Amino acid sequence: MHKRYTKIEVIDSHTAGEPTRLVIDGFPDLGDGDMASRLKCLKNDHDQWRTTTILEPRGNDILVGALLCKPQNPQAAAGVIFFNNEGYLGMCGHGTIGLVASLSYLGKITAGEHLIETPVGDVRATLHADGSVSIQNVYSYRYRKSVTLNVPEVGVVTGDIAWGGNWFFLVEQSPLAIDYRNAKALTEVCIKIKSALVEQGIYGKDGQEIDHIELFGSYEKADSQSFVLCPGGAYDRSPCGTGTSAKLACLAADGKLNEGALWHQASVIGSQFEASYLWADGNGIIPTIRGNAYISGRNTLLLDETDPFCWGITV
Ligand code: PYC
Repeated sequence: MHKRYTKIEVIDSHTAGEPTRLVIDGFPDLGDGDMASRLKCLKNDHDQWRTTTILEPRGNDILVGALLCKPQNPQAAAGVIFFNNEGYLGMCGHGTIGLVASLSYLGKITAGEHLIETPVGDVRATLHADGSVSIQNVYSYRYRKSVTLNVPEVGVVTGDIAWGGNWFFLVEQSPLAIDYRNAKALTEVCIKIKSALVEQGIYGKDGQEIDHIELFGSYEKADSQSFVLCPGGAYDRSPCGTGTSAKLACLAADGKLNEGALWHQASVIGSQFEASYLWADGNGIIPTIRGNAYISGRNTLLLDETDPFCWGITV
């Protein structure tokens, strides 16, 4: 029998170990509004395109999706909408580095600075001659300092709440050593912290859910090592671009890192981002995050309407 397949074209990459699946063709038309309105359209009217791309059997919980969009601004290199196994992300640092590496692989951009439109604002990305990518992220700031939280089965945990393009709860003293071998236990601690935040009515600005939890520890090969839990329950293999931005906002607010000074943030697997910031106003900063992404595949996803899991395993 000759089957007809719907096709989605993707470029797979990883940034410091964290994968990004860039959709370059096959998704429905989302109109020509800004990225925030196109995200709404994808979420409300076409969410099954996210689930088929990201969920098993074609994807997995770790994967972050990025939909390549025609930008509104003719000066911009691309627009992008990020998504994962649970839903949508405002911004994604490792994903933007992966996007730029993928655009370079496709021959769509060369070394230099490029404007990227995201649902939470424009970011500037630089593709360097050595292939590394730096992104000047969105305005980042600390919202609340030293918030004390009673976490069942963990104890009292103190952390800052900061925005780096997503909302983070940043715990300077991790209750558990930041070690790859502890990944399962660290994940469980973060899930408990996340639930406690909701139960104790602690949110980001305007009542937004704090959906990323970041635990820190010391590390001899960098300024700090982190474990970052993403909204869908998977941990970030990279140091997390938006999480590193939130970290810089806290360091800046505490006077612990000067404007322009370099900060090396290691992930739980030891991969690193190099980061620095500029003051934006008396309160917030514009962070720059530099890292490397590598192309790992160029694939055509095939969707067979007779496949019971054509749109992903959603049970
Ligand atoms: O790098 O910003 C990031 C990120 C967010 C979720 C996973 N990675």
